[in-house]
Amino acid sequence: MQVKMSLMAAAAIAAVSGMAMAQDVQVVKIGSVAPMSGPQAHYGKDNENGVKMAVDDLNKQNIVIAGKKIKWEMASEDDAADPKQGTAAAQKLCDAKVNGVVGHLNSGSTIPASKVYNDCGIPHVTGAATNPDLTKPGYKTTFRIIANDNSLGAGLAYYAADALKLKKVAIIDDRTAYGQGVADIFEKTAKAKGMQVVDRQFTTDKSTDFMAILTAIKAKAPDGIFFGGMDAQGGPMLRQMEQLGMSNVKYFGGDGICTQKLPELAAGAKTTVNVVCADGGSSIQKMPGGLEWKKRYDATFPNQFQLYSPYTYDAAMLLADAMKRANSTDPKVYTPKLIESNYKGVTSVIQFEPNGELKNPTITLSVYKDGKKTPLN
Ligand code: ABU
Repeated sequence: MQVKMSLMAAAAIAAVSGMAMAQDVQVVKIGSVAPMSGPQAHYGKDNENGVKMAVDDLNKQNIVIAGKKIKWEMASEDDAADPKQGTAAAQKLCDAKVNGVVGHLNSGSTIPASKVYNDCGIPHVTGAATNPDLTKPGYKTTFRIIANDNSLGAGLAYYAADALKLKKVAIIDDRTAYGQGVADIFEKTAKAKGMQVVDRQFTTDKSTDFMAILTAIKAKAPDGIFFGGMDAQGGPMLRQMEQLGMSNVKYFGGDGICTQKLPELAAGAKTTVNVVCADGGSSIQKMPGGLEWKKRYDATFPNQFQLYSPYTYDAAMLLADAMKRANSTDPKVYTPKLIESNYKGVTSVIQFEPNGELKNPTITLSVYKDGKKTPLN
């Protein structure tokens, strides 16, 4: 009888301690939104890899928040670089009650999604969307950890005018929030610097044939072309410039074309040597801990590095840092801590302006040498 009672007591203790152990672990979900399908899927995969690497690193740290061991998980959504799919993805993450979101990648998707996150009270940190309009509504849930298009578009126009002494430029954009926006800033700055804008043409982020607009531009004999858009268009455009004999025309673009994949998409076109592109941060060589981080990334995700993964890694880490400082994973409690961040990330020491823009943003200009992206500064 006594033995039977002891067994029952032991079973009860085991059940209670089992419950306690189960309660002591809390799952925290970090959303990731980027184009995982379509012509921009290589950027999206790189973005997602950055978040995945952060989640894996966080799980190795055995982080305890409010007495609970945190199990970090990623919830990845594909917006296909489309604004409507972007808001649908944001709503899905709100409904799933994720704790924070890294994204989105495209400005055209991120800007409308920012309202969805604001309405449901979940913070999102983008490491890729660069249109300045993103932070204009002043949502307390929107953060950007990369320089915006004011820096990218203007920086390239200054370089074209001051360093290269170009006199005549033409402009093409893909009519997206990013492409058109960065092209507008380049145009305004180019004119202010005394350059003549001899033509402005547009295309789409799905197009691959640029012969007609390039032929029209060639007739105006510019020294350089600025393209506001992504590498899926920039690559074929460079190839078609070669076919049209535009081999002495400089080719400028923002971070959207500044990828490892651009030379491959240009199918080896010699015009790739004319490219000058701008990233909204330091080169990986100059990022604090950049090279060591990249080595780990390449070992985990061979041949997948493009551009934004160090930023999406930092964005996920930044969300975790704010949760730790707030001692809460509840977005309503920890979101106000994000604006006070002073986080030493892979990309930079991240602090914010009151509107959620990165403090002290920097840009890096790059060219392509022997098919490899090579920073100028
Ligand atoms: N920053 C260039 C690509 C992403 C975007 O802003 O649309």
